[in-house]
Amino acid sequence: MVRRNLVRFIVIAAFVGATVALLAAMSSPGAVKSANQPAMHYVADSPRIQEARVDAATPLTWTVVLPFVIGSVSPTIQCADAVKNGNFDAPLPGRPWTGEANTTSAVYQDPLISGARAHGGTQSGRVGSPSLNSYWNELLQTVQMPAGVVSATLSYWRFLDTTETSTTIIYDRFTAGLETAQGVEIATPRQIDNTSSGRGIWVHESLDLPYASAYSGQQLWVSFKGATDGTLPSSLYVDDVQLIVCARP
Ligand SMILES: [Ca+2]
Ligand SMILES: [Ca+2]
Repeated sequence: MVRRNLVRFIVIAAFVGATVALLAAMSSPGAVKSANQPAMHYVADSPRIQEARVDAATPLTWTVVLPFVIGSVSPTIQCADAVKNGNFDAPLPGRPWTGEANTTSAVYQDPLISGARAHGGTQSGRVGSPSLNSYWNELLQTVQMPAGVVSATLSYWRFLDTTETSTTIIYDRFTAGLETAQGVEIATPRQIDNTSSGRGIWVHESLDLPYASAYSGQQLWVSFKGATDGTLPSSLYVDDVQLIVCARP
């Protein structure tokens, strides 16, 4: 019985010793070495124990080889809508949308928000005019791009309302685009005119910003423009405007 207990004690002691050695190796990265202790190394491999003796005069050494996973955790990309009041349904004045037109020298706040049509809610934005000819106007909003931008996509619903009858000759035209705070176009604008398909219905469109990362931390303009000729006015209503910006925090 005493002999059996002694053997059991030796086995348990050996197991505990090996466990302590493994935990010590895992808690201190790199090699652990002393004159009388085995050298331990982390390598990308399965765990195993190697024994090495160069010659009879060299003390027996042990190398405990542990698995080591090399990698990094990428920050999660987060996406958010940078446009405020994109549904135009906030009570007037419809800030932060602003407008410009060739009928006034002032930048004004809400004349381009209309209750005549809506994709959702009760209001939408409107460029062009249901009554004015030789008219130019622009509906725009300044948006702040976050740091670490990965992509940016402008999306919106538009409703083309034109009294022009030609479907082959362009008389009244509209654009949806993205510009710098200095008014420089940074994406090829989506163009809509009196010849476009989808008259009198809500149509969803989108526009990707090329080289979006270059605009990290900058202010941009979301812009809708309208220009009509001398007769037969046209309007473009826009609603549910979003600029979905994805960025690494
Ligand atoms: Ca709306
Ligand atoms: Ca016209």
